[in-house]
Amino acid sequence: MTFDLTRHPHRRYNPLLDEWILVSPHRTNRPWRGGVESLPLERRPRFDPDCYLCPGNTRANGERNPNYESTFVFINDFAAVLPDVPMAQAGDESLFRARSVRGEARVICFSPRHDLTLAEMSPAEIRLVVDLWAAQTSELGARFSWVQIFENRGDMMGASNPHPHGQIWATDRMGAIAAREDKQQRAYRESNGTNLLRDYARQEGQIGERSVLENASWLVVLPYWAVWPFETLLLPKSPVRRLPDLDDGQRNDLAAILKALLVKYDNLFEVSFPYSMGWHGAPFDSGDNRHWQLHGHFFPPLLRSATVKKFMVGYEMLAEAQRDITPEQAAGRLRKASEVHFKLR
Ligand code: H2U
Ligand code: ZN
Repeated sequence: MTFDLTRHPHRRYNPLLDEWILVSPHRTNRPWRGGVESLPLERRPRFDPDCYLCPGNTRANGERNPNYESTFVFINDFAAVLPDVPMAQAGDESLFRARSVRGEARVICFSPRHDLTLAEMSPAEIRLVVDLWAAQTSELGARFSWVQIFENRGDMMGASNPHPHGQIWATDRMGAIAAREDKQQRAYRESNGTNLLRDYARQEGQIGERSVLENASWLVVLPYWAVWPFETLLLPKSPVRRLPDLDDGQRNDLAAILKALLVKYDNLFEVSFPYSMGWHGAPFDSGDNRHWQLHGHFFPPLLRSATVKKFMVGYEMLAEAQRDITPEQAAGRLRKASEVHFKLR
């Protein structure tokens, strides 16, 4: 019997996180009698008087949002991290270690329109979000070493409000996942003399079977080691350390490829596709960051329909992450999905 990645259970290595995942391609057709998530309500007004993110409305802390016309940023009224925390650490040699964290949490509104999502915004409007992500990264990077931009989209991902928005948490230390990516990219550069994600993008571009979209500056792939069924990685084609380093052309190309990817996602199950996404770029420390390459991660939970998601449970919690549909099959489905939004058809 010859080993076949499309039929036989196997493990794949994630070089960014130094971990393995289990792939069970033979299991895709098992019957489903489990939970069905309810479909999110799709009809929303352009302006919701009860939305704390809509222009002119009052937020929980009593502040009133301006009548913004494109994007809007404010400090999270229920911030998970705070700037004024005494510097301290305790129990360094023990089983009970703790250390203080300083940071700042912001909320960013992508549009004044309550009824839109990034997928339904124009590339020109998405470009303004790219510029905002870049400007916020520079501003917060001057004060904090790690700037984490992210978006939780949809009820399924715990978003508290459908108004198009994301968050930024900047901290004086890298999060554990970011730190692992830093370590792995550094080790790869030390042993190969080249950049891990640039080498990966070049090879995926040549192989093609996991590529989803490509333009002059960007490549979107479904990573070889993807855990979530339709997870994707956005990779610049030239060396870029951080979002603010993107030039005008790269920003326009990013807006265009984000639009195309998000429309494909929505078209997959004809639903406003839930996901968590975020950016990873070089930390703002004084070290040599040549091992870093900017990249975006999309982690969508849906597996087989608009209502059936992948659960990260038993084996995943106790041994390692597992997937059924192969990354190559999932990439093929995303490639085939239309770039015209289903709501416009
Ligand atoms: P999520 O939908 O991803 O949870 O983001 C919304 C954020 O908005 C959330 O972190 C904040 C919450 O703390 N928020 C405010 O800052 N002000 C408000 O009036 C309500 C919610
Ligand atoms: Zn709103």
